[in-house]
Amino acid sequence: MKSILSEAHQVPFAAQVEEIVASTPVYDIHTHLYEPAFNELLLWGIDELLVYHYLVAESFRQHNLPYDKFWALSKTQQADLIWNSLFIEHSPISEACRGVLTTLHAFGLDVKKHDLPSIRNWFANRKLDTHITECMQLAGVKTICMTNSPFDDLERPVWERGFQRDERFTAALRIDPLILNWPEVAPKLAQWGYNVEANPSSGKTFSEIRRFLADWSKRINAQYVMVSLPPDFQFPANTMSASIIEHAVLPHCRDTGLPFALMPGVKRAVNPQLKLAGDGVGLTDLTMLQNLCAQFPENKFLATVLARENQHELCVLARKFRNLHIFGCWWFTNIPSIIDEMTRMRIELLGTSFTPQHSDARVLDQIVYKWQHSRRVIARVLLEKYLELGQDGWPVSRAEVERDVKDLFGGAFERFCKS
Ligand code: RAT
Ligand code: ZN
Repeated sequence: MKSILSEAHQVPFAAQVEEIVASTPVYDIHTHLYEPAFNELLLWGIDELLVYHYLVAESFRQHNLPYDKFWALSKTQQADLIWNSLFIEHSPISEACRGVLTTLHAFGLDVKKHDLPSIRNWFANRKLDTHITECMQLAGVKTICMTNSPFDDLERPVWERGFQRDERFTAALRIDPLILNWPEVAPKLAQWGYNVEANPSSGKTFSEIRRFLADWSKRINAQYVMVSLPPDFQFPANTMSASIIEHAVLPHCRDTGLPFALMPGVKRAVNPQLKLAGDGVGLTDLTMLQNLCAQFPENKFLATVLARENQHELCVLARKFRNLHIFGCWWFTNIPSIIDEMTRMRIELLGTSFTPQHSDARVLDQIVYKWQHSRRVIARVLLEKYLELGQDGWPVSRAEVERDVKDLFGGAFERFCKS
């Protein structure tokens, strides 16, 4: 491909794009991290990095320990086993393995020594607050959005007691059980003082669910309401799930202006023996998302989809509905080859009106590698697109690159949420 930009021009421009993408602060809009008031719910450190469920799943492919024996080990023993089977006995070239090394390397640790005890020692001397600051600096993350579930028995009491919020963290109201498991949730809501029926015979139950959502959105200052869904989820449908969405969640979101985030495509517990690591992926019929966007133009929808094969259709849907904002390369798609493909496709179909990535970090330290790896891919794709514009006689200025990257790293998302 012949460029109208001279070699001399291209090199500094490429360096500029890389530098801007590497240094623009990002709003990490979906994580499983917690602010410090949640104490031990905020995971960090080497053992947590090693027992990350992505690595647990990979480790079972390399060691022969039976499931129950693995789960009976202490966290340190599990971490030792994972370190040996995935890092020492084989090269750690999977994305989740490489991520641990990127993170340790960024902290200045000598990973080449393969010395787990001295790495543990380094972490043992860290103070949490400096560690949070340093992880956020290394990742270039300005704000972390948590995933907050009123149905989590460890998390709920912290919110109920109340605490001084940490301004680096925002909250998102996660409601999977409410939408997917009404028979189990109804007695809980009743116990918490909401006048709901197991088999709703009037609108009363839905208005009480709305009251529950309003109370929790206010309590946690939710930025959006969120659910993950199985691939076969349908809307509209003659199901309690669809009724709760239509008669409680969407009216609540309209009242408050909050987006409703959908994450379809996860098959929970494909292998229950792997516990948290046992979920799989399936192709979603995105007609349900199309129906939601079309039937509820006053609602705002955020979406990320798990199956690679759904990504093109999702982009096309976003072109059709301005009340849909797509985000992130979720979970099994958060690997460099697919991030590259998805980011390219999204830019080609949507320009900069989407959010290319979220970290989904469960361990604080992971934001370092998740963002460093993604930034590299995003920079490469953007540079290629800008060079093509240059060839068409539309050279892009530094200020324009900065504007675009700000949009991609949270600006477009925040505008969508406020719209
Ligand atoms: O990516 C993950 O860590 C998954 O376990 C899920 O938490 C997923 O991201 C989700 O939000 O359901
Ligand atoms: Zn997640």
